[in-house]
Amino acid sequence: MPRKVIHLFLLTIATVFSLSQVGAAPAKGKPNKFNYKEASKVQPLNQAPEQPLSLWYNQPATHWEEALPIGNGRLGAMVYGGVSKEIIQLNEDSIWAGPPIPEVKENVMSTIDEVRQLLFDGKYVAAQEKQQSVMVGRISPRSYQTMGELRFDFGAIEQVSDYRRELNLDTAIATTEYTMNGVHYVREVSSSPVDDVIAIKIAADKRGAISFNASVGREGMFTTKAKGNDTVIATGQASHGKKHLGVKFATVYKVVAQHGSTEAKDGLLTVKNADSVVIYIAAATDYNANDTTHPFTHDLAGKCDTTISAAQKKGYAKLKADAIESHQELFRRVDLQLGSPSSKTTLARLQSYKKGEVDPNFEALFFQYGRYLLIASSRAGTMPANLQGIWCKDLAAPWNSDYHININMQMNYWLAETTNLSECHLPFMDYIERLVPSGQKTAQDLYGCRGFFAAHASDVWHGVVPFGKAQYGQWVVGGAWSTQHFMEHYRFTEDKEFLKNRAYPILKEASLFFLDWLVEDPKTGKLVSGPSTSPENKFIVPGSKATSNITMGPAMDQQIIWDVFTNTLESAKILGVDDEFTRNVQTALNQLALPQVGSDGRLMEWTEEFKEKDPGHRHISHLYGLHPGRQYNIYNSPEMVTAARKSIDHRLSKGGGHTGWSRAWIINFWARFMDAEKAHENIGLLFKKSTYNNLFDKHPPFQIDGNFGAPAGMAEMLLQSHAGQIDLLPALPQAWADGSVRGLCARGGFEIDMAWRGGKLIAATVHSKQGNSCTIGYAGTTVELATEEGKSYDLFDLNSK
Ligand code: FUC
Repeated sequence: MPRKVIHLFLLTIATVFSLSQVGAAPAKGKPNKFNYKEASKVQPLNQAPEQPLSLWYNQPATHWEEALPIGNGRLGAMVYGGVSKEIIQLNEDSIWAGPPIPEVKENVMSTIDEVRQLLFDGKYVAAQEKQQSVMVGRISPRSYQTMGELRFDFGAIEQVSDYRRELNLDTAIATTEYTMNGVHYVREVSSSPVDDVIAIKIAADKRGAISFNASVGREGMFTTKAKGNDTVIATGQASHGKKHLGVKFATVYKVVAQHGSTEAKDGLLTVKNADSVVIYIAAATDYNANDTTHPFTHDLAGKCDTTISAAQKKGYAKLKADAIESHQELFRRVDLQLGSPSSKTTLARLQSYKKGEVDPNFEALFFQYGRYLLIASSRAGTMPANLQGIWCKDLAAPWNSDYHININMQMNYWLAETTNLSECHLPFMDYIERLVPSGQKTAQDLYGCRGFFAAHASDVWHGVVPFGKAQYGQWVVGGAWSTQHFMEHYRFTEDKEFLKNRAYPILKEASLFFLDWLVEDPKTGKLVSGPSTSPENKFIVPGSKATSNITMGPAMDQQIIWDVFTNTLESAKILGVDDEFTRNVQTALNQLALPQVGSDGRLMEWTEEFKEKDPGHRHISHLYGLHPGRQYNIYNSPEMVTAARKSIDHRLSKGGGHTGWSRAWIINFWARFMDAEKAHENIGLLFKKSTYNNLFDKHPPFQIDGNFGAPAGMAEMLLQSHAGQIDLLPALPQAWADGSVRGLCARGGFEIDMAWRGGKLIAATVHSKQGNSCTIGYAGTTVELATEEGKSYDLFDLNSK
């Protein structure tokens, strides 16, 4: 193997092993039931759908990562668009395998003191060994799971013509259509946020032309039974080989056929010679998010029946219209126009893009796909989007498809406020609040600290104990990082009630923890966090070949704590709180160690200039203060921004950005550096290296964070507001020379519309939602704008001011 290839190979191996991933590869020799081979000959329509915001294809999906996702926040499905057969893989957002939950080991605090001393003495290996000895094990698999599949068999079909499958992002409907023997068939699949069902409509333009068998299946603890001649009831419980008994669920599938006949038997629904068919799918579980130890006891199948009866009574046409209206209320808030629409299929566009074709319109489609996916996986009242949103075909998913809060889950929500989906942000914050009680208890039991904390990952059972390997597990700022979202939600909405009742209380809890957790570094007298890691990077211990992860005061911890303290003080000020607690926070903030710049000009990841074991590491944690934090920006700390830039140059020169989410983060960094071309180059690399055919983000395997992180970066390229002013088009690349955007949001309660030609702004309108004043910057000039609530301000002549 050439050296470069060997290096990449080793890097890949190292990545795979260091990630402690639980793979979900099918057993050897067993065909992968999520691959699909179309038996009929398919002649495509090869015509783009009318709605340019669509993903569309000339062939059915051949594997899961080509299927098309739909969802109402809670119920999701992946639609293959097969002809002779069809697979619709289904999810519900609370189906998780269950306890045990990692528990606290006793006497950890004395060990922590010992480990701190070892670290201050530079005995990194001994410190890591000691720390590892008090870590509890990772429980895996104990995964988020699929709800099952509905598999259609339409019989032997030799050939079809005019085939097309598409996902219309504007209506949230996946449609498959084709013509067979002169009959045109149209199949629509959608998930209604209004009626809480998945609806599958099959129509034909000739009477009596629809016949099929549809079977309901799933592995694991699962049974099906028929009810009447049109319904299958499936019940199950998430588990792993009958261990980790978790959430119980019921799914009801009801077929409603116009004319023809229906039959239900075991797990099979049969329809013969119908004119049209609708299948309603409802699901219920016993998961009780607010008290996970007391699952609901209601009749799950009965609940589904009630839901389906209501949906059926409403009728498909109205159900569809209501679902579209609800979706569009969110989706249509932002419009982004770049380049020109294409007549090519999504697959052909992706392939051409990979070969170097410039296609900004495709980038805009990807941006809107990110917004679509957030609406589909995270709506007010649902569970938050996990590592796969809600789309998961496995029983033992990669990383359990859990809630990783050492970047992934936060990244899922980076686009929520800026791209006008503030309501979709709420499930994340609801979830983080549900971690607080266990975070408080664990802080006391484990460390004798007040307040709340959470480590690098959790799940629906709300455990926060640091678990697994110290290299990723010994990290106590996951909850703290998440509190940033509360403050940002306030900054965008200016909702004072939210600030008072939700943001300030959780920031206070996070601050309390750090007031007790931080210790003085004997060398500097500054307050440092630790033992902790810089997720999930490793350094070479000075004077040896050994590696270690844990130190005192890694840059990311210190920057997150800076963020928590400053957010706490800012919100206290707005709320008029000035007490002993806020004074203590201010004192600790004054004494907090902050990251330094190393002798090579890079922003330091640790307090010493360690040599990195993996200099191209995917986490770029020490740049938190630049993004998603707001500690360093080009106006207030150009020297830190320069150092951060050197750090990222170094990372990239050593192979950085090799996972989808890492690349997505990099786009955001370049946007904050206001380096348009670099930001755009990394969008390109994301498409080239880390995007599946259905435009799902590729870690690999599929992980949804990049689908959200990259559009968030694109929004940052067009509009920024974290640095005390609103910057218009701060990082507009040449490829986006002409375009327009409507509805992006800025902190302070503003919505902005812009148009530009030849790289220059030609129109800008500011809609003021709260009547605040703001400073608007464009191309080196600024204007002050005093506004009135509800009024819009046209800034088209900004350039001349
Ligand atoms: C973080 C990352 C991994 C992966 C996992 C789910 O720990 O380091 O790459 O994304 O989360």
